Amino acid sequence: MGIIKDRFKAKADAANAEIKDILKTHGNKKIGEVTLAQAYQGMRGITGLVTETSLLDAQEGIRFRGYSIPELQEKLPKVPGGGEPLPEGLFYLMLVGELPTEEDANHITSVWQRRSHVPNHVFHTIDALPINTHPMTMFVTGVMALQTESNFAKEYAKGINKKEYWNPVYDDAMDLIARLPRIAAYIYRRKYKNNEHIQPNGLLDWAGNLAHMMGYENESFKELMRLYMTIHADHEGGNVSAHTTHLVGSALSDPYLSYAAGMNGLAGPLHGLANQEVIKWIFEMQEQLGTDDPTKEQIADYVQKTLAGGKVVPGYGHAVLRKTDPRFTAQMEFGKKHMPDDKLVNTVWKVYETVPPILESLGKVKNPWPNVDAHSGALLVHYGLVEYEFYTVLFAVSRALGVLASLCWDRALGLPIERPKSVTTEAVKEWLEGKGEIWE
Ligand code: CMX
Repeated sequence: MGIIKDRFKAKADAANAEIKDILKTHGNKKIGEVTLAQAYQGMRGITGLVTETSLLDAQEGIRFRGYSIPELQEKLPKVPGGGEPLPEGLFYLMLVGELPTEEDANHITSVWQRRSHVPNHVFHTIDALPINTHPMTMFVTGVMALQTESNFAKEYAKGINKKEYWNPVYDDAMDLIARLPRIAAYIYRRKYKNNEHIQPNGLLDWAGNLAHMMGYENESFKELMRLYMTIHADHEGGNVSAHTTHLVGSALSDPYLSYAAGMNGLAGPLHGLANQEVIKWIFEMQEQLGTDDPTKEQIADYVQKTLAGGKVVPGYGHAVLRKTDPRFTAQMEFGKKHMPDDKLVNTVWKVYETVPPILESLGKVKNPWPNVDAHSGALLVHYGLVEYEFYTVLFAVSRALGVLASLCWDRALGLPIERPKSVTTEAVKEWLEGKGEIWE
């Protein structure tokens, strides 16, 4: 086995023994109760999942294996002379549960380089789609075409022992992550750059290579990609993309099928697609106002217009967070360092000063603060990446790190098929009339 695979297996064996012990003694303890409102309203606040890779605190934001984003920026390995963490290091941390050394992160870079070959039929499948197809549709189609390469599917067909599931799932996760930058860059160059493709550079790190294959050689754009790929990677287990990947994987659908399912969820405007919606919204505002430097008063009017139209303000609000998303703050810091005078970035900051009090005044929005998607697009536009329909693909490449590390854990812990109970309103009414606990 490979070094990282061995370490993962050792950690998983120890965790399995520990969890078995916890369940033996405490398995009947209650960790919450479910109200009728929660059953009808998106299961908010129900703790019903175990996800090892990260934990979201409503006030503090995301922690990956206990480490906040600023801590990761300080502690994770970087490229020589670089200032942002290598996503390879974050993947190691999520998978193994320990901070990687520089050697560990470099080892993952070289493993992903080695595994990055994408067979031609994947490109042909993407090519079969009309050029006006949304990049996220091209992306999941590409991932589905790549499913022919699944080790897990092949091993399962041969009759693998359930104790060994984790092994080909691990290999699929590594292969898939290694191949995603090539697929993403291919889609970008096909749709926006005359189908002129750029070969990978075997000397670059995973995120640097993605930037290179997309045609962006600026070192500070590569730094942005390293930061971007790190902060979008995981947000505990209940969000749509992570939960879907976990749910579909629980049916023993292989990692390609599970990840593609999750990314179809990321492509929704209330989730990952919000990053394109934010820039689209700002561009439309600029056009309507006839200026690329709107005042706070003009922005406030435009926000009111959006709300009056029965639409959400994209990039604001969250189902769990109740403060400014630290992923927003990390991008703001990047903007202050690399492009403090950029007009669009400054507009994003003015929107940040304008939107929260307006949303608060509605009296129903639980979190008026910005999420990760409120900032990302403006940084990309700064480097010339103006094709905002592509933005969710970048989110998807990053999200692979978290959801696939989690899928390795799901199979290593032998988690069963997920199947919560549902009820009908008819059954609810009968229960309210005292006709018994019909869902028992
Ligand atoms: N603009 C306007 N109204 C908003 C709002 C926003 N940004 N955020 C929440 N609301 C509204 C909801 O639509 C809901 O209204 P109704 O009662 O009329 O249906 C009400 O406030 C209560 O919602 P909530 O409990 O505060 O928020 P939810 O947990 O239901 O939803 C989220 C969370 C993110 C879907 C929502 O805040 C939203 O739609 N935000 C805009 C889209 C967005 O930025 N999504 C990206 C999230 C991050 C990510 O996954 O990438």
